[in-house]
Amino acid sequence: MLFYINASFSLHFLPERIPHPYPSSKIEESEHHRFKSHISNRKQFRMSAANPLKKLVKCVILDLDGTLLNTDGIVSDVLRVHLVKYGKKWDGREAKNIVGKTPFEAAAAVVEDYELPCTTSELISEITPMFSTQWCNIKPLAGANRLIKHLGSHGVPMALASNSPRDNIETKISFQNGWKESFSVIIGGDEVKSGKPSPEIFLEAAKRLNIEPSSCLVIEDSLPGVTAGKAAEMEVVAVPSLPKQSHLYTSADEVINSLLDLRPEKWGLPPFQDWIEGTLPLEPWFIGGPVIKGFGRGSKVLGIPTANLSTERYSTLLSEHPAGVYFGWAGLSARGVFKMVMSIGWNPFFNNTEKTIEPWLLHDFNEDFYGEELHIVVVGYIRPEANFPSLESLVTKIHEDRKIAEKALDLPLYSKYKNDPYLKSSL
Ligand code: ADP
Ligand code: RBF
Ligand code: MG
Repeated sequence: MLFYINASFSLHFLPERIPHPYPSSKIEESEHHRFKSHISNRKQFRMSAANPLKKLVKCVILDLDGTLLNTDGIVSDVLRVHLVKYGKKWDGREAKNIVGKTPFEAAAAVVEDYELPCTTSELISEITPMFSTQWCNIKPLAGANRLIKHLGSHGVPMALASNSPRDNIETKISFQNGWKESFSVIIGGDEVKSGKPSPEIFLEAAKRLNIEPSSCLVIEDSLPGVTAGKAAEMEVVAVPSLPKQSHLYTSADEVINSLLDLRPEKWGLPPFQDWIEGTLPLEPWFIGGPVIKGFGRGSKVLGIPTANLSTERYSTLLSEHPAGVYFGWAGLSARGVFKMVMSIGWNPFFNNTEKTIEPWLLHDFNEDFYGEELHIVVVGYIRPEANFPSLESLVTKIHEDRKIAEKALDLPLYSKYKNDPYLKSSL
């Protein structure tokens, strides 16, 4: 059943109400005034590099797979198992070709790329039962629950527009608490003539929301989705689900690394209020193992040693956490528990091919501790990974991260994890 927008929805963030009721800082408050004076000259406004405000919107249209749900992992798992039957090996390379496609287009791409001796329809009927057993295992992506709850609690209308068939969408979201009720409109790829990259699905969502397309913000992980959103003349935030792809998303109005980095106030929506002293509290997560050799450049090149952990046993955990700078507590066998700040990801400055975890323990040790058991609890997030114009600016930024982490870890909210038994279990 569809829920249509109730006219009494509290659209108190509408452009008519400028100055904006949700300034998140003094600077932004003045940005809103600037916006007001430039409202008739959007181009000029948007070319102002210092101005973080994009364009006011009234609602948010979300993609599902790869944007809110971590479906890519399930797709890879199913194809990995199934292709063995054809004597083929799924190597993940094709992931790029299927993200954002309709199921039929995605299956057709796999049949073609792997030269499978079956038709697209046959492949679909073979793998559909395999997917059905997996729906309940799909996890929300980082920040998805937070975003839905936030927009919902502020009365921001939300639509779900996915190339997946409507029935599949309903099944997938039925496993996620509170999601179905949060969307005023849900549209599947089978409810329009052509799926993304055609703008049709987004235009239909806007129509059903009763909001003009130019006041809609689309959040999308795939290129076809971004193309569709722009073709619908909507504002589009891209959250690429595959690494090292952001340079391809030139048509998006903004590219972010994960939903954790979305700043709703840039679009005239209520800002998140959960950031504390430059940090975002997370549901804590745990990882540990012996300290292994890394790239050998932490101390040498940066003067910042990072005690690398093997990611072998943690590929799932690692895929669940977006690249970025995090912090928490580190327990080191026979040495104690220390504050910790770390990067997860591909270190754009060095353009690594592997996603690594690099914890910097905020303590002076007189020696190396390779092979010792290190247990860490990650309690908060600071920022996305970034590239830097010079080594010096990277090092400066990492020292800023250290200061933020050091200070935040004294807050009761974070300091309580210092005594977590997991940290001491390695002692
Ligand atoms: P690698 O590339 O092998 O990780 P690094 O130059 O990053 O080399 O140095 C990391 C090593 O330095 C750690 O594995 C650990 O043995 C040691 N080390 C000394 N002090 C620290 C610290 N404060 N934080 C992390 N590692 C440290
Ligand atoms: N590398 C990057 O390329 N970009 C970053 O934004 C970045 N941030 C970091 C933040 C912290 C707190 C730490 C400890 C490291 C960070 N690095 C970053 C990783 C650095 O490149 C890495 O430690 C070296 O590559 C050593 O292997
Ligand atoms: Mg290291």
